[in-house]
Amino acid sequence: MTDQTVALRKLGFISIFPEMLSGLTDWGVTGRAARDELFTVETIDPREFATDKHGTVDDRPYGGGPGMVMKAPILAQSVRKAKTLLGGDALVIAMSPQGVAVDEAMISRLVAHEAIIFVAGRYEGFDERFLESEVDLELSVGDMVVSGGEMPAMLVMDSLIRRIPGVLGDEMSAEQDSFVDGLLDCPHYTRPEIFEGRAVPEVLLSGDHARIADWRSAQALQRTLNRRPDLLDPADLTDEQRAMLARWDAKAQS
Ligand code: 9D3
Repeated sequence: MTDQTVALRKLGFISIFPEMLSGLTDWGVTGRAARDELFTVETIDPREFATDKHGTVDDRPYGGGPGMVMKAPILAQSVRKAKTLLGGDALVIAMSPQGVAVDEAMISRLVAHEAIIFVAGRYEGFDERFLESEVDLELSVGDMVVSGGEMPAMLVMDSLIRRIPGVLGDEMSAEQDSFVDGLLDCPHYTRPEIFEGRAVPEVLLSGDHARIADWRSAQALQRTLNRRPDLLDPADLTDEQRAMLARWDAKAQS
């Protein structure tokens, strides 16, 4: 996981609301990376390829039913324009509730591509023939309904941009590496020492760095067990961590 190859430098964003991307390019860590030109983004508005004066990009579904469908020719032309701007071998991802759910392992695979084009839909969805002819991968950000693909695309782009060398400081990069132990984070505390009658755990004030490290890793393991047992794979744990789990399990049985 350490030092994996990040080829990603170029992003494409196809959306009828291209201004939404400023949430990513103007703020925080991703904003600084954009200003430092650690990556570039090209936005394409499909309305550019509409054939009527209203800029229509959607139409009624064949077979009837509610909602509108985004038109294949207009989306295909948008992707072709994105490819002329980014390079013909760019990966094309359509954001969709029907896509595979993104996780950190998916992010690791995606950063190996030098250029990725994201297609964000509105309305009921994309004409299936566009997906078949132009799209390499459909991605979802999880099992909830949102109003369009823009925020899901920006969420994935944010996660990708963080992997580009130079985007995070050295300290945060090291921290991200340690996240890949696959556990939830330990609790964090800062001043004041007492807040509404709640004290900071004594161990964190002890100055005993070995004890603090042990406490933090035990907390991380315990929280993962309690909140996200689906993340726990005994094969990925150290002998000590497995022993801790066995001890808690024995205690829970008694
Ligand atoms: C009535 C059926 N709905 C499908 C679940 C309609 C519908 C809801 C939301 C159609 C499109 C959308 C817009 N959502 C996305 O474009 C989307 C999305 C999402 O809603 N949840 C999780 N991931 C994603 S990625 C794109």
